[in-house]
Amino acid sequence: MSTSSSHWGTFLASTGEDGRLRVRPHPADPDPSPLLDNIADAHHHPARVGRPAIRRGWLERGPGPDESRGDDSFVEVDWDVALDLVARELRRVRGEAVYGGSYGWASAGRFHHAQGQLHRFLNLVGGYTSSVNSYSLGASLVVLPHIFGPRGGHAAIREGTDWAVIAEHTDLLVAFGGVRTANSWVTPGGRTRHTLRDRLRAATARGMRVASVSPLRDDLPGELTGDWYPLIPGTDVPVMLALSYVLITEDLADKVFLDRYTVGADRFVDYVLGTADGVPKTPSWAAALSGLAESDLVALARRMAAGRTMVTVSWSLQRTEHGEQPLWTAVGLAALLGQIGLPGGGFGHGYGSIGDVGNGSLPYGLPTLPQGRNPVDTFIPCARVADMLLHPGEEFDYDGRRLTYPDIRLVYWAGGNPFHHHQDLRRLHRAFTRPDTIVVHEPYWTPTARHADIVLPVTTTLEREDLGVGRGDSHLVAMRRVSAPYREARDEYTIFGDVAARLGVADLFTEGRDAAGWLAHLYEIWRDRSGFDVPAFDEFWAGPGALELPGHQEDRVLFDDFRTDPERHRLDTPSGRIELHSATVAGFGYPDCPGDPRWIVPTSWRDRARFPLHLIANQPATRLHSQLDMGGHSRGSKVAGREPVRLHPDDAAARGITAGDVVRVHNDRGSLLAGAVLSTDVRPGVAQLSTGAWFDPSSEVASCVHGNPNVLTDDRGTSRLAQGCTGQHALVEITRFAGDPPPVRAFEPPL
Ligand SMILES: Nc1nc2c(c(=O)[nH]1)N[C@H]1C(S)=C(S)[C@@H](COP(=O)(O)OP(=O)(O)OC[C@H]3O[C@@H](n4cnc5c(=O)[nH]c(N)nc54)[C@H](O)[C@@H]3O)O[C@H]1N2
Ligand SMILES: Nc1nc2c(c(=O)[nH]1)N[C@H]1C(S)=C(S)[C@@H](COP(=O)(O)OP(=O)(O)OC[C@H]3O[C@@H](n4cnc5c(=O)[nH]c(N)nc54)[C@H](O)[C@@H]3O)O[C@H]1N2
Ligand SMILES: [Mo]
Repeated sequence: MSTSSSHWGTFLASTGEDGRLRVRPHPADPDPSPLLDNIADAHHHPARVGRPAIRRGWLERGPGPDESRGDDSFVEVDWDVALDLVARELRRVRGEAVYGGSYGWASAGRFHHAQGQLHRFLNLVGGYTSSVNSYSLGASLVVLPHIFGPRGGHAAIREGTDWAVIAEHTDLLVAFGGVRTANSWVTPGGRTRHTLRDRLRAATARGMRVASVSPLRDDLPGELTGDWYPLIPGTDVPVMLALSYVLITEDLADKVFLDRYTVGADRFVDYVLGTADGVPKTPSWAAALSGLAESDLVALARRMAAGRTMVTVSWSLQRTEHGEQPLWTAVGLAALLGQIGLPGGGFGHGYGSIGDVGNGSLPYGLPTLPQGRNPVDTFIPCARVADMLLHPGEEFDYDGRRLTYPDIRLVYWAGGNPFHHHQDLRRLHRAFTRPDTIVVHEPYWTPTARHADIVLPVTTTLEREDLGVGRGDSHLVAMRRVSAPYREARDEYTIFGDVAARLGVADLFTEGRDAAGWLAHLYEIWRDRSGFDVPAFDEFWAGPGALELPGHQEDRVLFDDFRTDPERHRLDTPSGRIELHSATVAGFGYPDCPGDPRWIVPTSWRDRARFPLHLIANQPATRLHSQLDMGGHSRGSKVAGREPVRLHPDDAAARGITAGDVVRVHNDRGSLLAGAVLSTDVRPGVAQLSTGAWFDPSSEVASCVHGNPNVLTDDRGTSRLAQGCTGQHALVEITRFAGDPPPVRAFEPPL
């Protein structure tokens, strides 16, 4: 068995004599992820791309906008033919007209990371229009630096108080969005030890209680004890304001903290009391909006003031329209409690959203492939990709700047699946008709590969060697090659090296090293900088496969230094304090993101009469995004061969739906087929359908017959401030699907 690594954990793998891949968890992992069960089936699945392929219409008619992208057949060609075409296109189209944002998770591995390779390569051949921020944290990455300063904002996202500290000190965890343990299986870059559930058990045993404010009951996992506050999705801001109202009016707010550590608290208090707008944000006002009981809100606020309380907001809350506001309001609420900077108290972000939040840190960086410099400074916030392709030359707002969409002629994607991740996929399909040329590197025939003109088959991590480690990880993994490349698949490094040779920059790209040489090089640089006594590369590589990393810490308390000495450890905001009012943001003049926390009714609510069910499109518990959707663990969750949609039995009964039915989920943007699951874990009026089912369009039956929720979501930014992804929510109606549902063909390669 050889060690390898994935974003969902370290594992051991081997190929048996029957040629079948066997995978088992790494023995150092006390709580391995069930997502590992997807790997074996996907390894040589027929959906793998076996040879370079060119879209027939592009081959026959040449580069140019084309309506047939996504429906066309492909012609397999030799590598040399494909690489010559890529090089020809990159000679023809250069610089800003190349979109290389290439958002996506790709695979674990510090060297062969697809985006890292792509960006390093494009930087050498004229640069590219890039993308900033992420679908994960589109609003957070922009608004938190205004609230806590750039460094403080980064700390709030990446250096939150550790779970070990929470387990020891927190009395009450008020978790907006719950604590979804299935999400913590995943850490970007991987993780060898999953310890979260142990920490949760320890916290519960010591007496910590949780208030899980979420539309789903099971966002409060079995390891925790507490109460479920089943709010209407998107109404967290009213709930937080009402909790603040109780703290203020019952004299439970910490005025000393507000004076010493914040600016704008007076304005926040005025807004909560309604002095400014005539609307006091009372518990009864919030109860009407959120569906929670007024008395529960009052009681919860009093409990919050009675002990050590952490207010945490999951990442999902900001992946919605006006997603900046729940963050800002939660900071206001936590500031009223006055516990920011105390062990186990204050504000948190992303507990349960992902494996590396609160699960320890390392005092040094990770091995990193140098990217060079992009000579082009044009960029978009990543979730504005369809706007960019559809509206070249148009202006848009972003964080106080007025930017212009470039005219993209060539799109280069490696390591992402926009036909999984982007909103309003029918609109994205139109956007993808516009460029001259689309190049996609993929191990699999994803819907994005089908929308490309040139598809290059790449290896998976099992077919190459790499260094595996995630943020705050406990081990560095020697990722070994477990099997030969699938058919003609090649590493990204080899592909870009060969194109670089055609463009005359091979030496700059490779620096004279082969892939093995790079691993040793990156490792040795990292080892030098680590400041610890770690073995030399050869010893590491010859060793057992997972090196325990020295210096791992789990005692971090967010903003403790600022609390101890707010002058010496000023935040890097304009005021040096927490900005409950930001004059900077106010100065931008955005009605959809003013300079203070605000409740702003979502635009989509105007359709509530026609589309009465609130769809939660959250992360899938059975896979990472769309990756390995054909794997056993993911397939095991499907209902009638489609992605499951959970709804409350009362909502199902009112629509004549029974468990296991194929249902049609629809709104004005599109429709999909899914398999019905009935559960009282879902708040009435809410439906839950996770992302990641491979997009399978059918012109007759539905925009997607497999259940990808992004045919229903709106392609709208969070606000003019952050322009983040808002894919978490959509309003829909659900009906029973009468008739013969068409087969799911998402995993059949194109002709
Ligand atoms: N409605 C809705 N939509 C959402 C979200 C939501 O909450 N709701 N969440 C959003 C979030 S937070 C995110 S992060 C995105 C995720 O969106 P993505 O990151 O795009 O999703 P993945 O399925 O991980 O896509 C990664 C792709 O890379 C490919 N790949 C793997 N290894 C390699 C490699 O070595 N080389 C190459 N070239 N390719 C490789 C995989 O086969 C896969 O197709 O989705 C977003 N979309
Ligand atoms: N297994 C698995 N884990 C993953 C991923 C994956 O694909 N699979 N993806 C990873 C990535 S890239 C990211 S960015 C993170 C994302 O982390 P999150 O964004 O936190 O994850 P989600 O699962 O989208 O949402 C978490 C919960 O928020 C709740 N929620 C939704 N809307 C609201 C609301 O309006 N109010 C309240 N109070 N609660 C709401 C939902 O019930 C949902 O279960 O997950 C990571 N972890
Ligand atoms: Mo994400």
